[in-house]
Amino acid sequence: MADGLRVTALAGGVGGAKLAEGLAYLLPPAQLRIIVNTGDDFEHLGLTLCPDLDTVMYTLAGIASSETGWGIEGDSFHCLAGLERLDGPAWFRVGDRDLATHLLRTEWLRQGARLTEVTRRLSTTLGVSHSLLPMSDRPCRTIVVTPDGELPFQTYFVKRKARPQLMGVRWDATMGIGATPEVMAALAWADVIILCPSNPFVSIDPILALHGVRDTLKESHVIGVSPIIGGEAVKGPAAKMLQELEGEASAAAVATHFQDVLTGFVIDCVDSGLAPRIRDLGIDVEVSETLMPGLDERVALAGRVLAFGSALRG
Ligand code: FO1
Repeated sequence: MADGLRVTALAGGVGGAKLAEGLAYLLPPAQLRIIVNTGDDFEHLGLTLCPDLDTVMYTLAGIASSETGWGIEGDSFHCLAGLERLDGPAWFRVGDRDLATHLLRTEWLRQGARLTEVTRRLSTTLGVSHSLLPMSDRPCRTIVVTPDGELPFQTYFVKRKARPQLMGVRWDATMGIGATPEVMAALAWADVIILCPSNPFVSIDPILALHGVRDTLKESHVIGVSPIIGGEAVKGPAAKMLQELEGEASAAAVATHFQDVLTGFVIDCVDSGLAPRIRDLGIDVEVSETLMPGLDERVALAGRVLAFGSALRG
């Protein structure tokens, strides 16, 4: 498929996972690497949770919840009910089978394994044959700046339902923290790098903020897919965040946000009127259906993105 094109995708949560599934359907493991945001990882009840990694892993394994996009389809919540009964922190809804992932990951990390290795073991066991790469092996947590002060990402996103005004985002890590060697190798290896339709500020930016990543992308063919359709996010608060930080919630605002790295940008048919504005930024534009409720749409969009990437690579 795609003439041996080597593709590395950068993905965050549910939207990114959907396109990653379409790419994984079309490309064999030898042609695809998926780098996943770990800025939304956090410690919860003594466990290390990696929500975006798990969302992408469960989606590729075919076991993600069809209702939420995160967590496991048909999971039970007995542990959560027990926590509620004990007045424990039940605001983050961890299912019983999902809990097994967090228990094993935490145990393997405690034994000294790298998150990259832990992810490889978990995803392989779940039947995922494509390479899922956490952006970093070291914590690099997203912190959200609000009028109420700085909030850890999941406190802002889930506990506070992304209601506080977003004033900025930063990463709680030692200055100059790097991506893993596997991530840097996947970026250097790729003919085309794809920014999946994930939240620009809290899913893609954490990856770009890692030392060396943005500079590598500037030298590569990078195709973005808009997470905004007709001024609205398909899921989550990306439109509200764009409005608060950039003053405009649109596909053009996303393209502007990433203009220093983008070669091409895929926007939805309803946004075709924005194409000239994005081309004026020096970015090629492809107009396509971009909603991905099911596998057919995910594969169709992945095919369009790969064809666009092949053409831009020349
Ligand atoms: N998102 C929610 O809005 N509420 C939850 O209770 C919740 C639980 C949860 C458990 C496991 C998991 O892997 C993801 C979960 N998410 C939940 C999604 C997650 O917080 C965010 O969507 C991502 O971190 C942002 O991409």
